[in-house]
Amino acid sequence: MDHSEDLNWKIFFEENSKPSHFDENVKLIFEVCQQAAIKKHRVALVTSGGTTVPLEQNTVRFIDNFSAGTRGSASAEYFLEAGYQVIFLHRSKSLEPYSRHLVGRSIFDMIEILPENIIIGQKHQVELRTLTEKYQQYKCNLLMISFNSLSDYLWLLQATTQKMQILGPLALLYLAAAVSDFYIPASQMPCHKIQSSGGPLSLSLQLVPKMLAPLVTLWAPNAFIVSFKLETNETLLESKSKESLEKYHHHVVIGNLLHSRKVYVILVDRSSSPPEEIRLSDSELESGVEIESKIVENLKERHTKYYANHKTG
Ligand code: 9Z3
Repeated sequence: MDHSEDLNWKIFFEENSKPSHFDENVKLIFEVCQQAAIKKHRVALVTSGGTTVPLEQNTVRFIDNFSAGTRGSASAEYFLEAGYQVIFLHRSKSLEPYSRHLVGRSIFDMIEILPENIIIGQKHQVELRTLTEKYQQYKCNLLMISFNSLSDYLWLLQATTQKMQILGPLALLYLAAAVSDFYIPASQMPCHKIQSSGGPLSLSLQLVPKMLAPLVTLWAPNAFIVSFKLETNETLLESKSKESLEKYHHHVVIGNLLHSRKVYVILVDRSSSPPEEIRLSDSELESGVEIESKIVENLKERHTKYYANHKTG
């Protein structure tokens, strides 16, 4: 089947309206792409965090998933350090590059009060200086755009990848957000808060159209595209990752398991069989190495080859 002929994705956009601030955000995204295209800079779109599925139009309740945005926010830092301009499309209030290192700690415990002013306490100074220096060095190469719902995410994904077309093979898409497979179409969603006086609640969710199909063939046909496949059953990881690559014909599927995702991934592409693996050793883990540093290093190399092949035809 030619997946660009599967037009359910078009119906999705007809039935679900654009998120707020959409046009402003798309303008910012376009400006980044335009500047990078002129300078021939590589741009990575990093998607991160979970998508919500609202149950009501005036949303009080929604379905969510586990993703904290660790993979996306850590990877964004490594892409920046690898010389990429980064568009970080993330779930609002999920982890963000650089500030993620401070999450779960209180600023009050880091500050020391002196008679005339306040300072960062001695034991936090080195860490905060390094982090702040990095943030200041890279912030001009980082555009952060946030979403909440599945529909907001898909609208922004479509627009961003379309705008990235002007970058041709300089664009890399790194689709790490945990995207819901099920949703309630706007037309089937009650307007107001569902009342418990109506008794127990049964939900019927529809399948979300597979957006990778139009993304690969129509929205960003020249970009280097990396998607993630999440499984919980180890015996399915390789076959499901391969299936995804065969179905959408993009470049790399990174397979990961829910419980080992921070230490082990497989990289499935068209040529290597069995797939390449990245596994952190115990000593790497202890010394604070993050698997995303190795994933990004690996992908940068693949992207370089892709770009070189593209140029030579
Ligand atoms: C991933 O598999 C990511 O690696 C994680 C990262 C969501 C597991 P955290 O944010 O977790 O660091 O806590 N993302 C893709 C998940 C996804 O929705 N994949 C779809 C699928 O598996 C295909 S595009 O069907």
